[in-house]
Amino acid sequence: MNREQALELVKAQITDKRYQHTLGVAESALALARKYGADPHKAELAAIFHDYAKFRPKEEMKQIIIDQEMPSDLLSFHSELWHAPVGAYLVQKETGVEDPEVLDAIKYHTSGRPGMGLLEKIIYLADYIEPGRNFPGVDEVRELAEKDLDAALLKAMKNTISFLLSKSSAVYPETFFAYNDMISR
Ligand code: DGI
Ligand code: FE
Ligand code: FE
Repeated sequence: MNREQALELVKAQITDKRYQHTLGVAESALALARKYGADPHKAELAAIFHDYAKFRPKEEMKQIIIDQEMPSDLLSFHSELWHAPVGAYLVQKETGVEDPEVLDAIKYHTSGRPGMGLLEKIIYLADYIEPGRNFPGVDEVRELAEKDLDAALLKAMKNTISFLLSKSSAVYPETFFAYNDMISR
């Protein structure tokens, strides 16, 4: 599948604002792939599809998590987490993308996980630093991303966890496991 075909498929699934975010993630993911030696086409494809399921009804996502035997603890954490694994499933089912690296990058783009592969790191980070983002501290992460992928990823994870703590939100275990894995390397 080429870039234009992928963009056409995702455009039908998401709002204009989310589509602009998606173009930003694709741009950042492509730059990171070139810098750190990942397959640029896979990076672009994963970026384009990473938020594919963002606007699916909660009930539909919940049913997929149950039917596909995804980790059931997802259901006791915030529904914002669901679009990542459900997205990987729906992208495979509805667009025919089969590449396991691309699908895993979509699946783990929100929580991360221990032992993330290069493409997973790139998509997690691109989602955080794309040009449309203006989180506090994002420029520091952008600068780190110029020279050290793991340092940038770790900082993005730290910021996300701090943000969740500041809102007194629950933090999904996989999010902590991903952070612990990066900090101990
Ligand atoms: O889909 P995006 O908005 O582009 O970004 P995302 O998929 O990284 O994250 C979506 C939301 O999920 C964001 O508001 C932060 C939140 N989130 C990330 N990790 C956790 C989390 N929310 C909870 N409750 N627990 C987590 O571990
Ligand atoms: Fe997302
Ligand atoms: Fe996103």
